[in-house]
Amino acid sequence: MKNHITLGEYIIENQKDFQYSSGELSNLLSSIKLASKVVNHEVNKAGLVDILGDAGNENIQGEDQQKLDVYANDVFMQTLVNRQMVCGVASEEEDDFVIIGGKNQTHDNKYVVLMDPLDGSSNIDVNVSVGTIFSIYRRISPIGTPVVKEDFLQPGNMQVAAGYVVYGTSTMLVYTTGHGVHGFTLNPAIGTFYLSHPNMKSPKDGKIYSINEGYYSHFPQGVKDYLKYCQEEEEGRPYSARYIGSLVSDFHRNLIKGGIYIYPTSSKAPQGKLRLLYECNPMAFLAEQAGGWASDGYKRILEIKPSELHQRVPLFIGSKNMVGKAEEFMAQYPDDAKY
Ligand code: AHM
Ligand code: MG
Repeated sequence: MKNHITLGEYIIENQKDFQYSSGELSNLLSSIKLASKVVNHEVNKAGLVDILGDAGNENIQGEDQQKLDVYANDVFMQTLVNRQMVCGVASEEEDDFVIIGGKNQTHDNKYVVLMDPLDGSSNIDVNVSVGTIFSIYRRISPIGTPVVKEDFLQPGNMQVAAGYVVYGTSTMLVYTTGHGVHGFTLNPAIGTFYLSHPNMKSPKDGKIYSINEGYYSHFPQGVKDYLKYCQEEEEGRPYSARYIGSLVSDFHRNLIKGGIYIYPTSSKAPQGKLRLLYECNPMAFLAEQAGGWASDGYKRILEIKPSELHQRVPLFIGSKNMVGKAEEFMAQYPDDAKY
């Protein structure tokens, strides 16, 4: 019988690959695994909210059904805080970073986590895939002191691990610790993630482009020119347009099939929409580890020095040659590199 490797086993087995291995990162990844199962359970019954809500009316406390993105944030926060896995967390759902001190305020943990607990949450109501994105750094402030903003404002090339969970037709957890990208699929019957996609590789070329083309008239000229290129009848083009409106799901599909995802600047969103620290950087780390590429149209995402926790940047990510081609078009308009 084939030997199925679980995520838990995989994390432990590969702990030795990690330079500063003390088990702390493994425990942290296990906590993320646990929280993602809890969120998965809730996301899967999102369609039942009205039905369960009716039953909930009998609750004399009259508690409102929590929005799922707030719920996901609470689950990840509580899991990380209660298990005392990290010294700090930043989240799309929190205005500022959260300092975690442990019971006796020792601040002894080494890692900070940045996350988007439920990305693409506008898709929830219509039964379309959403995801969780996470990014992990070693703190740069001294162990034993409270974390500071600089621990979170590190460039993406300092990440020690990153990943996402896609709550899709199957639920998958995909992560990297800088040794390739590995995907695990949840068997919902027993609540266990199994290694299903070892060493995922981004095809160098692809035939899919993913962008919200509804904003076409607001896009910079380089993006407009590239889109026209995608649509030309030449050399394997036109490409197919696929846009779910959920970064995790669009990225995941393009990672497997080959493609490019773009969220550019626009006259409506002068810095783009996506957040550098907990959307673009973790995806960029994964993309590069899979042999793909991620840029803001001009420069490598992972080398951007962050200035703000919730900073936005434009994102061009996916198959290496496709992102390279898009960058060629952008290079024609160097002024748009400033945003
Ligand atoms: P969110 O973090 O508020 O969910 O926003 C991020 C999402 C991405 O998942 C998705 O790709 C993008 O926003 C869609 O934005 P738009 O509706 O402007 O195309
Ligand atoms: Mg998001």
